[in-house]
Amino acid sequence: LSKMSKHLTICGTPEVPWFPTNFYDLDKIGKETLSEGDGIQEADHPGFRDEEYKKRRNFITELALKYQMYDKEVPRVEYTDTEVGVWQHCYPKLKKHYVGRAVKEFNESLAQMEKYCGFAEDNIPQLEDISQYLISKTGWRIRPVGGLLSQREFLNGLAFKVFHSTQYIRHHSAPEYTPEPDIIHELMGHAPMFANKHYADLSQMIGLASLGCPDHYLPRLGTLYWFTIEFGLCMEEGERKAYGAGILSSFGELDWCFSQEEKAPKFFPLDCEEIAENHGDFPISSVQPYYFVSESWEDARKKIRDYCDAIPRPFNVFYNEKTQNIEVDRKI
Ligand code: TIH
Ligand code: FE2
Repeated sequence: LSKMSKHLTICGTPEVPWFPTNFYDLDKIGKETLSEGDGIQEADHPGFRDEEYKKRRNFITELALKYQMYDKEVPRVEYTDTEVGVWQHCYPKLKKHYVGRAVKEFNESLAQMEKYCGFAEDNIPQLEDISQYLISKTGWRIRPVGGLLSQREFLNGLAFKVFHSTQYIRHHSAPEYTPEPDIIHELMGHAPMFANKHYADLSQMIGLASLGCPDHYLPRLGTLYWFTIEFGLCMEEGERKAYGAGILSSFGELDWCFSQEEKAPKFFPLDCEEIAENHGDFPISSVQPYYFVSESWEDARKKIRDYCDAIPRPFNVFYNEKTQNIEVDRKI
C-alpha cells in the first residue's frame, strides 16, 4: 500500500482514498501543512509579519519533520525567554478561568500533569514527557507536527491514538486568542483531556470514521470534531462545563463562552447530524457564536458513535490495540 497511489482497492471495492493501516504508515503523513491563505488571513495573524518569529517557527517545524514513529523520543525544544514569557502570561490566567468552567476531568488531569509532566507557570512542558504520561493513562501518544494538517491526515492519526501536536508558541503580541493551533492550545486544551478515557474515545471514534471515508464526508467529520473535541461542552451536576480544547486554551474564548452579559453565545443540545450538515461555516479567526452541549459523556459517546456508524463505507475498520495497526474487513 504505497502512498504514491492515492487510492486503495479494498476487497474489490471501488476506489477508496488512501489511508494508513500500519502504525508506521503515519510517517507518510504530516509532511505538508496548511499556511497563510488556507483559511487564515494575515490580518488575524501577527506572526506572519514578524521575520524573526517566522524563522523560529521554521526551526521548530524542521525538528518535527525529522521525527519518525520509531524514534525513541520526541525532540525537546529549548524555549527562549520570549516564548516562556508568553506561556507565563497565559498559564496562571487560564488556570483562574478553569474554576467552575472546565469539566472536572480536565482539572484533575491538569493537577496530575503539574506533578508528572512539567506543567508549571515558568516552564513550557515537553511533548515527550506528556506523551509518556498519556501512554500510561490511555495509550495515546503525541507526534510533533509543523502546523495545521489537512483534515484527512489529522483525523486519520486519531484512529491510531496519535495526536498531532504543534510545538511552537503563539506570537507574543496576541496571547489571548490564536486562529491556528500552537503549543498552548495543544497542552492547555487537548493534553489533559487525552488522559481521560471519554474524550480519548470520542476522538478515536471520529478518527476511525475518517479512514478511507468518501471525500464529501470529510468536512462533515471535521465539523463534528470542531463542535465536540474543539468546542464541546458537557453538563455536569446541572451546569454547563467546557471540555473542548479550543475553549480551554483561550481565555478570550472562555470569557465569551461563560459570559453573563446579554450579548452571549447560544447553546444547543448536541446533535451530530445537525452539526455535520448545517454548521460547516464556523469561524476560525474569532470566538464561536454558538456551542453544542451534551447531557453526559455517555450521551456524547452514543450520539457520535451512531453518527459515525451511519457513514457509508463498504468496509469496517478496527484498531488492534496490541499491534497498533488498523484491520480492515469487508462489510457483510
Ligand atoms: N483559538 C484557539 C486558541 O486561541 O487557543 C486555538 C484553536 C482552536 C481550534 C483551532 S485553533
Ligand atoms: Fe485543536
